[in-house]
Amino acid sequence: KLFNVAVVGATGAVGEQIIRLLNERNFPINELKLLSSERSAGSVIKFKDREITVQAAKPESFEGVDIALFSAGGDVSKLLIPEAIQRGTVCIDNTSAYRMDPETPLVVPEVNIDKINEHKGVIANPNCSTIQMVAALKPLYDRYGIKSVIVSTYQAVSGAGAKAINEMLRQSKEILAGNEANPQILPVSSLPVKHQIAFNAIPQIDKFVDNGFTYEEMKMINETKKIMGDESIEVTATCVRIPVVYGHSESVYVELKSDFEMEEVRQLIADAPGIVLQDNTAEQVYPLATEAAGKLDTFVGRLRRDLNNPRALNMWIVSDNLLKGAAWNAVQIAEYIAIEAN
Ligand code: 11C
Repeated sequence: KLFNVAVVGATGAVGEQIIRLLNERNFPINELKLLSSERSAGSVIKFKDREITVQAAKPESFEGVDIALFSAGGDVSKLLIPEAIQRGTVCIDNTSAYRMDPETPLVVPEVNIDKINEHKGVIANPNCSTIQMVAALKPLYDRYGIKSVIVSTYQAVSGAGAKAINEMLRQSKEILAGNEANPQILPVSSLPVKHQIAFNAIPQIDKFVDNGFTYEEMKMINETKKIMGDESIEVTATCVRIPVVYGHSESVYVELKSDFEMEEVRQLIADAPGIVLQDNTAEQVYPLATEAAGKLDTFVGRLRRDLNNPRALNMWIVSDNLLKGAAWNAVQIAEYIAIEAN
């Protein structure tokens, strides 16, 4: 069966990657609709031998659409996903709009693909920093159980969109030329205070919640429990923006529920789907954002038993935030839907 597919947010950083992956993976497409805001409509995007004009997304755009991939912001998802569902479209949503809705499965295929069939028209794609962490933790969870997770992130500017990439590059040039950074976008474009990102580390991603954590940190905490299907996992997170363009890195301390052998841990991670073990300190081999950029996998290394707690491990997890963290996870879900339907 061939599918009528829509990409909502087709001109954005994630939308662009979704279109590229649909093409490269030869997704079984009959018609591809590229949708965007009114502002970005009109541009023409090449897809295989077709030239597709981007149209402004409207409720009627979803007539006859089988699968729609949304990455145009939470407000667009909230407005248009109910319209699309009404028209029989299965929606895969990259925003946070539906993630914590109890009716909506939150899916990382390597972790909980079994939840996919429970959808009521929308399947949510988790936050990028959560996806790569749960993908790496899953084999450990299955074998030993997980008591707690302490994560600190080192997140790329592309997570905040194309404007944030430009901001980081512009500031770097300005500073090297002896000028002021003049920050305008980060940490949060809608907040009045801005900080320099070039040559810096900003411990704020998204706005603050009234408990002292940021929304990004709360996403890591809440989404991890939902995806793993285990509310008892204690998670705490500190999310930091660093001047890297593509690829989120994470330092993760995980306390397991039972004893483990390091050799077995290495083997479990090496054998896990979508995970590549890069762990050879003698040769200085460990995951690097520069090498993970452009790849679909999640890379894990710096594996070591904790010195104070013999049931705890320290590790370093890196993945391309626009690919496994967003576009690839969404296209993987679409591929599962297509396989089920065929
Ligand atoms: C960032 N993780 O790096 C964010 C971007 O909920 O999908 C993705 C936000 C989300 O800024």
